[in-house]
Amino acid sequence: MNRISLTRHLVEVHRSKGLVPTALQQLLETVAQTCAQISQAVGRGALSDVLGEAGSDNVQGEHQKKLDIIANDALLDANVWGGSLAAMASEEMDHPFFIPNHYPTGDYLLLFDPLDGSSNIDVNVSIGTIFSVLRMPEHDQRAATEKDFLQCGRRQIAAGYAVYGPSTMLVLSVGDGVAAFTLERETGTWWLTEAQMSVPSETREYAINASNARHWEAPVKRYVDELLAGASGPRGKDFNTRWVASMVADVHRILVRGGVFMYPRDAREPGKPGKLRLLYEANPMSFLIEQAGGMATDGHGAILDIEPTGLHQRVAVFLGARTEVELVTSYH
Ligand code: AHM
Ligand code: MG
Repeated sequence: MNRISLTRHLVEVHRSKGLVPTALQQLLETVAQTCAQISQAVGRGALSDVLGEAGSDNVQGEHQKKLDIIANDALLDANVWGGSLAAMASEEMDHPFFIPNHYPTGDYLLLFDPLDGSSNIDVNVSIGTIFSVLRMPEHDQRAATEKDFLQCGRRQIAAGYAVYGPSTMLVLSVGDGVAAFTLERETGTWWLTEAQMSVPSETREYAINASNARHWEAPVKRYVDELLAGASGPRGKDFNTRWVASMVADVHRILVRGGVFMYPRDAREPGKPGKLRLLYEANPMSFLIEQAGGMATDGHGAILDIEPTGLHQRVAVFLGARTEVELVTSYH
């Protein structure tokens, strides 16, 4: 079989669309390579010392797992020297990491959630890495600041995730649709296995953590009640639920067979508009979903149009099948 590697895919997309200049290609390949390494650590599980708590908290007060830190450090180490980046920001670091003076800098900013689905690490359920690439605003790369990261998601140059499941996959968009690659573990090669993922506009499957139902706002309650009413309710059909509690796995399922994913804001912590982070989770996933023909909103407008005000800002997320996201958004 004449397989297409990630490298060949990026080269060919650049040749036909001009979307992947060499510096971006190098950056994306380095991220992919690091994800292959993280996948190996994840796969060894208890055979290596990678499971369990790290004994520290991140900036959002969440307990860090060993793998959160291992994955974060692996991404920093791999991307610091290449010369494509001015800085990196991560869900696990209070402040951005600026490229030190002894390495060259470049035009791009890399953002990541190094290990998404942390609660699933120790129970051997799919987890992943989410990443987003922005262009540095036009000023001295050596003078990069936290503010440079506060760009709306529409301006992402590329976004993607790796999902560490029964197989390891990389799902990537450089603004020309969404392609999926499967890792050949023996050789460390990413092979293109789906050239164009797309989200069907209709679905019978939804994902939400229903244990929070009593805290939801009225529009979300109304929407989910109508789904639960099934064939005899206003929707006139039965719906099925899936909730992995790893956003990567839930979004991957939607990109493969459709569905709608929701993590609404709720009354548990009134100061926080949702659980998921705009820059590390919502923006890259919304970019992929829109590129695959789906829709992503915070209940009011497109997530990709939100002008960020803080690096670790949170946001409500409704994404996936267009018909469903339009409906739940209209209820707001
Ligand atoms: P994490 O980045 O700390 O792992 O948190 C994000 C995760 C998402 O992957 C997932 O959708 C959500 O948190 C699950 O939350 P809950 O435990 O409330 O179901
Ligand atoms: Mg996460």
